[in-house]
Amino acid sequence: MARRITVGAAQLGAIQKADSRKVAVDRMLALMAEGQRRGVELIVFPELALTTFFPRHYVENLDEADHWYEAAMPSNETAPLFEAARKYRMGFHLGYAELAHEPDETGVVRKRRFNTAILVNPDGKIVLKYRKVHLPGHAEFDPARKVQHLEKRFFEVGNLGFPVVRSPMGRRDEGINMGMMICNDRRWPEAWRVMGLQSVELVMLGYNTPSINQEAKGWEAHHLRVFHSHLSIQAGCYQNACWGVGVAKAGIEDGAELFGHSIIVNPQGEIVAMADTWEDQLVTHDCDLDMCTLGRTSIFNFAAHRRPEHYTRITSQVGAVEPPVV
Ligand code: ING
Repeated sequence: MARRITVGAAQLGAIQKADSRKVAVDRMLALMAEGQRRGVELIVFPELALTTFFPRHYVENLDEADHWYEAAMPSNETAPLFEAARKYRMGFHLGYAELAHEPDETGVVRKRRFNTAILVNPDGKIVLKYRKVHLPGHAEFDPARKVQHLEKRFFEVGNLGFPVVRSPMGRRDEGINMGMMICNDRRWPEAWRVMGLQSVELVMLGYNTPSINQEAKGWEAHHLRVFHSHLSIQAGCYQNACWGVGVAKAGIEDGAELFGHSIIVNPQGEIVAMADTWEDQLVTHDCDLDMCTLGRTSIFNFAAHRRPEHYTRITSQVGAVEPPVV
């Protein structure tokens, strides 16, 4: 009997700077209700799904930006999502900006800000949390940019690694091996492989990705933005024999355009479902988790084929070095 689960990629259209949390939560509740009608057992929402992509808006004093973050999860505004999970027996992934008061690496308890994702089970319990590791963009205002991308200002590097857990979901009482990453993480094969080495079967990721290159470092054909996003997720799934669900927040937010084209990808790297709008849209697929077995026991049988003794540069080196001239 195939181990199947029906997954929903719940793409969101634009959330404007002036929109309240309630606007976003109500739209997500509508997608959960649609998911219920279509047999969805696990629904995946985008990165920073509760607010506009606020790292495009520079602030001098970060304390002035606290209103963009969630100091509690669930909060009054987000509690309806957890109630809907219990009502529909539907797990959900949610990306949001997290405000935490916890010790840093020196042991000092302080206010900390992360670009965070959680996985909530059908009982409304948070079973996994992830904090974005690969923060793109910059920390200071960049006058050369058409649009700022200040993730290095608004967030700390995530400190939870890339955890994978096995947890019951939908019809899968025996559990599914699930992991998460966020947006830019998808471009880094290391993130995928760390979860592949934990036997991940389903990777969930949300993204808020500008549809045009904002760095004044050279021209990039616009169609390549979607191509690179799909390529990264397809490669990650194929090379780690897992399912991937990449979900956009899309549309034009206060004049800044983000692309949609959310996808569900199988362990062969094939796109099996794709959004065809840049608005709120639910795409679903009945995922056969046993599709992970072929890759995992043959071409990507890590125990049989990997040679970590030759990979030391990957963890010992940060930037590239110049090769010897011969
Ligand atoms: N956004 C973009 C992403 O990685 C980006 C930033 C776009 C980096 C295109 C490089 C190229 O999809 C976020 N939020 O990470």
